[in-house]
Amino acid sequence: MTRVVLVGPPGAGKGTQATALSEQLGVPHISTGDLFRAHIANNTELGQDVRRYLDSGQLVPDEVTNEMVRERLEEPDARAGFLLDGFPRNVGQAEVLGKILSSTGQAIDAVVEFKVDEDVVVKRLLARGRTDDNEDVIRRRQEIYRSETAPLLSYYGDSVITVDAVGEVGDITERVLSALRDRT
Ligand code: B4P
Repeated sequence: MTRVVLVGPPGAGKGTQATALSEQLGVPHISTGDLFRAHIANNTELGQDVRRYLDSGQLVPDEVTNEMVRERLEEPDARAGFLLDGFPRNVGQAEVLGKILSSTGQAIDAVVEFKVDEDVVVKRLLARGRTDDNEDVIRRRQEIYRSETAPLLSYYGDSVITVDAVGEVGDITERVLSALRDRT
């Protein structure tokens, strides 16, 4: 199981888990949020373009995001597998991902859903304090998760594995690895 998508509300710990899972599974961690933040930090044209979306908690337009992911998936280290963290975030992006993969005979092996209450994630994010971690922006990100991202769970249907994302970081990693093992 090496082509895996991580889905969960903002602050569910997708990035945290992806770092550990990437080491355990030996595949790259591809985070659209991290890619955007790197562009912003390097002040690239794309970074200047997307900063306002991140700061306000809106999704970056699909055409920008999809192209960035397409280029990243074409890099050699992603050929044998990957962990996608934060992409796709809506059904349109999922359809594009399906086409990118099928053009080279690949497909998603599993979608891991991180299940966590909204109150818990608000506390985590306020404690983290990134520039987009203030209460208004967090609330907007949660609304967008419910309306745009959660429908992915029906879209991916039987491929979805739901994991309880509350608890110690290491315990959650073990839950994901064991759920992926059970699927193979
Ligand atoms: P992301 O970077 O994807 O951020 P996120 O959903 O807020 O965080 P994540 O779930 O990864 O939580 P993390 O591990 O960091 O997105 C940011 C923005 O980028 C979006 O709002 C959007 O503008 C843009 N974007 C990204 N992808 C896009 C796409 N596909 N299309 C369009 N726009 C896109 O954990 C959060 C905190 O919790 C950390 O402080 C961590 O230490 C803590 N934590 C983690 N696990 C814990 C645990 N078990 N217990 C206690 N604390 C824990």
